[in-house]
Amino acid sequence: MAGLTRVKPDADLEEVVQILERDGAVIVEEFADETTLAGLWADFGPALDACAYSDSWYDGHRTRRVSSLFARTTRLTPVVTQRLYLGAARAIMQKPIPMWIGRSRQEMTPTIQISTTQVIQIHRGQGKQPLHRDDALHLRTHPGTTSRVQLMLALSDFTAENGGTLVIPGSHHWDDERAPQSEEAIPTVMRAGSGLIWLGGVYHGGGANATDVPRTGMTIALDLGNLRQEENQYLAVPREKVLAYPEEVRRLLGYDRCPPGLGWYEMHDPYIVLEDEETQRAAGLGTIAV
Ligand SMILES: O=C(O)CCC(=O)C(=O)O
Ligand SMILES: [Fe+2]
Repeated sequence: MAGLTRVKPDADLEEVVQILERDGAVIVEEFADETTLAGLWADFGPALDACAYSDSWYDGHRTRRVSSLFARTTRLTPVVTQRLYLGAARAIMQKPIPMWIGRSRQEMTPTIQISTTQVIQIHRGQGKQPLHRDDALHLRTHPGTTSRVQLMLALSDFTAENGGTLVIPGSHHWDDERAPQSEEAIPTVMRAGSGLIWLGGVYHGGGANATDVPRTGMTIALDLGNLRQEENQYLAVPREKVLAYPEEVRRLLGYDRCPPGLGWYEMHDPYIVLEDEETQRAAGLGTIAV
């Protein structure tokens, strides 16, 4: 394969879903506009500069990682709700599951949720990260239902020389016996503002940076709502920061109930904790002394 398939933001969603199902990855050019990009640099730049290199071989001794992104910026709505990213994640993961409840045949459609957020800055001298599947976190077998659809938004240009994410197209179709070989991986080459979308079952990893300019990307993963979040968003994002986002994003942050009934609080949709006091009282909350 010469390179990953590239589309523009006005691409047909159905077509993007087909590319993802076939290759496991796609590049969306001009994913984020310049204002969003500049805003994200303003909000994450100081934290990146103050951040030490990671101290694990896997995360990279010449790599800086900043997390808790929804607590650090209020500018992620157009990124996480981008039509092709959120649309593909919903189309691929929110498939109805049939079940019997007594004599009633029902279908339950899972929610999806933000599972991890990180800015990843790869500096000169960083070698290749081991190729891996991020859905390995879900302790699952392959191939199978997609449990993660991930985004890497380029905050700086990604090249083959500066650590552009290495991807093995089609590897989400493999079983758990086949090992990834580095010759099979191709680098993600894209301009700042473009986004790589890939499925959790695809082998990938950060590339090596042999240049003097750091490679900076921001990743967000959307996972099935019946799984545990990789990064604990309830701890990472204080309530007032959650409230800075619109309802759709708040629900994606985990304030949602996954059918048939995961995640309830006081027998309510957990979104209730974000409502005003009067609404909470009317729903019978506020009776536990804290
Ligand atoms: O930085 C990258 O390009 C990918 C990083 C990655 O895959 C990871 O840390 O899980
Ligand atoms: Fe990864």
